[in-house]
Amino acid sequence: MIENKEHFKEHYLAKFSRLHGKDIHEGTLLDKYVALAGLVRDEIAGNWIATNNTYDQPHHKQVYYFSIEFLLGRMLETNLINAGLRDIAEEALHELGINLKELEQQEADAGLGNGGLGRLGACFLDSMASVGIPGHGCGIRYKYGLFKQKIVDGFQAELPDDWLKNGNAWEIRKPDKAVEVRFGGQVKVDCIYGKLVFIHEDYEPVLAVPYDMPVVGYKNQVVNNLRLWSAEAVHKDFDFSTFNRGEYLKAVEYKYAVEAISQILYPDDSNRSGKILRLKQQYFFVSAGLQSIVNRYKKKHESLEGFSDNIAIHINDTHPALCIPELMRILLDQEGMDWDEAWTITNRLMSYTNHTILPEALEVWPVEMFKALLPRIFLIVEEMDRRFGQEVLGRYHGNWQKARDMSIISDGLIRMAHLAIVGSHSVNGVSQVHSEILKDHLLRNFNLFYPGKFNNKTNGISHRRFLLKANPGLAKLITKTIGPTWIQESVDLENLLNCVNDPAFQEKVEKVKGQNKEILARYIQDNCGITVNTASIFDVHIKRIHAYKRQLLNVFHIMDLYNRLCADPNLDIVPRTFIFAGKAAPGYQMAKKIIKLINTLAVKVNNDPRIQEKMKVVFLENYNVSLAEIIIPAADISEQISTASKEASGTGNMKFMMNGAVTLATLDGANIEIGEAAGDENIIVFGLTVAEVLNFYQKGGYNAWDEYHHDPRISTIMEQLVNDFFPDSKEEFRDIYNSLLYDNDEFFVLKDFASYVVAQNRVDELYRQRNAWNKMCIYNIARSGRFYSDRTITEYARDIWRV
Ligand code: 26W
Repeated sequence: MIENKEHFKEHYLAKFSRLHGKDIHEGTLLDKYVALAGLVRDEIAGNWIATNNTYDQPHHKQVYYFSIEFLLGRMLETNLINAGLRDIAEEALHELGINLKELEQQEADAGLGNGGLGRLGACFLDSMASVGIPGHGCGIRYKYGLFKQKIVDGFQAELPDDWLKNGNAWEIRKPDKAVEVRFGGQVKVDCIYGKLVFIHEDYEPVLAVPYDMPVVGYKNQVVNNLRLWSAEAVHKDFDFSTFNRGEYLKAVEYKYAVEAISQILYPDDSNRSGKILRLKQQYFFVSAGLQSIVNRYKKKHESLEGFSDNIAIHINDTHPALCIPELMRILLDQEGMDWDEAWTITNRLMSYTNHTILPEALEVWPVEMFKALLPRIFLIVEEMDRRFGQEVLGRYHGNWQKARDMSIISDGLIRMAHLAIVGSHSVNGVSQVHSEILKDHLLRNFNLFYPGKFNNKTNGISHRRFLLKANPGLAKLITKTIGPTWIQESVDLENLLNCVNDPAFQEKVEKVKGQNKEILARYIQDNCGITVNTASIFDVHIKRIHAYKRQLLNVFHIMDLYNRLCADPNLDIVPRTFIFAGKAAPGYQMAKKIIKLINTLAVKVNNDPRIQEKMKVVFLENYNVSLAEIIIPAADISEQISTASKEASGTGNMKFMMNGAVTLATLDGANIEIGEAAGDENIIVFGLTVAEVLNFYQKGGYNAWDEYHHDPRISTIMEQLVNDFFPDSKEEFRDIYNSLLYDNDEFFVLKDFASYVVAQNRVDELYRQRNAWNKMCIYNIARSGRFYSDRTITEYARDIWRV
């Protein structure tokens, strides 16, 4: 074990030469990074094995978190922090003339996710290990992660994310744990000794090979496991017999068709693809994961009787919902159980989280496609639907309409949310208001049918990554002020309020923010060639580009402010730097247009002398976890302006709060709980409420033209989208114009414009009052403890997984 700096240097140099067979002075930065990661892996290996051995003890309940996305980011520094080696490493490497930060940048972001859902999964893994919960991740080892975004002439261009090109220092391939997953073919039904037996024939076999990554707990010797599955051809090697039989091409086709399964992450984050390869991906990691769980369990237990007492399976949105029929298949066909016994076990150990109410994001699969690809699973889903239908008809006295509304299969489609709900003992939303909307609206029938099944688990974030790692300046100041206990005990952060009125402390908080703004300003200079004023308000809007997240509303405020400054260049405003970042799903044209609009506006504003540097607009390309860690500590304003009811929770909002930014918010998702925590005077709220929005959707009554005609600022901005305000892109934004005025502005952008501008003026007012502003920042930091994902995970473990 590495105890001190000298030890570290000794072990590191030894590791380096052993690994690279050369002297460290000849080493590249990548060599040095790989040696460091290797050294950390050696340091945690013992705990990794010990932890797993502990879990294998009988009657040790374990949780398996199934997610088709894990947005991990980089692992080196969080692994160093959690292993308690970060400071020793930094000092030791420094003495060897090596900069830890530079090595960290050699690591590719593991971008195995789109946005909120994927990052939440990663934060949950970190929290389960750090809280000491026996929790494992199960996902797909995509060869290509979320595309790299390049901005070309203001437009988004997508490039492949070849994140494994330098290998992944944290993974271990486990070919001995490979299992076979079967697709296609047909099912022969036999009756043996009066028992129906289902035999799957002529199927396409795929080899699922696991790669394990350690999930290091914070200074607690716990190292959990993230198992990512890779698809390979069963007969990998070249098979001469097929060659001779001229079936060579077929063999090659099969090989590539198989490897395609874990080739790439689908880049949609709220629009079902409906593509068969996506369904293949879902069944692939679900079947591989469950088979390996059952195999491992059976090694330590003579029967599967106590399976649901010792195993909990969590389904992260509907993407892994096939866990339910797949476990039924294993228990029925492999373990020979009867339906009721298998169903009881399955229902008791499955739980499901819903992350969105957007209709286009709720997954449905065509029966024909589903049946062809998964013939045995389809039979089980069909039987589930038949039995559930009986139950509903029984409960509602033959109310066929109700049964049709709630059925799993309907109009030739399999409704995956219904499947997940019927097959799980718990269904939760991710913020209080979202869980209410699920219970009272979207899934009302199911809430009435299954009293007590629906519950809320408000999201959280890993403070170890998004504060301790991303904002060392602030973390050090907090520890210096209230001691280190906040790192383990979220409530201890509140002790900061003891010095909220202390000008010296306020100044220190402001100073740290200022230093982080300098770092971001340098990044913007280096990557965009734009010089920003660090004394300006850093107004930050970073997240996936989506109409409901309303980057457009932010743009319209900027256009209005620009118009006011052009009209009166001496307008007295606190200088502003508007910072945007975010990827659009490649097929989402409107989102791509919004990126073009932001970049076009940036060119106009940033090069207009009349503006006198009072405002700058910046779009940072290729937003990912590592970029978020640079931007968030430097933010003054956190833009959380989604149409009320549309953002299930948000987690970026929590990261900004914890780093002392003030939230500009609609009363949507977790913004509401952030306001309750920080205090109404420490957040700036505007816009329609959830009730008002739902009322408009139910009863109508909103006409975007009314806003156009009543507010000249809006008509001006609208016309600027299509007149020569943007000379080189006259017709470029016609779609945006039309979607707002002719498709009646689905997300109430024009409706909330006036109150948004009022809120933005309030920001200007408050920011001038430095100690009042600093107090707001301190309150947000101090009250952010409830958004530790450690709290969230503890609630899941207590209420859902009972572990
Ligand atoms: C089928 C395509 C698809 C892919 C991903 C549909 C939906 C998704 C995710 C559920 C979208 C997502 O990331 N939702 C976000 O989840 C976060 C974590 O709970 C929430 O904080 C965000 O509000 C929610 O938009």
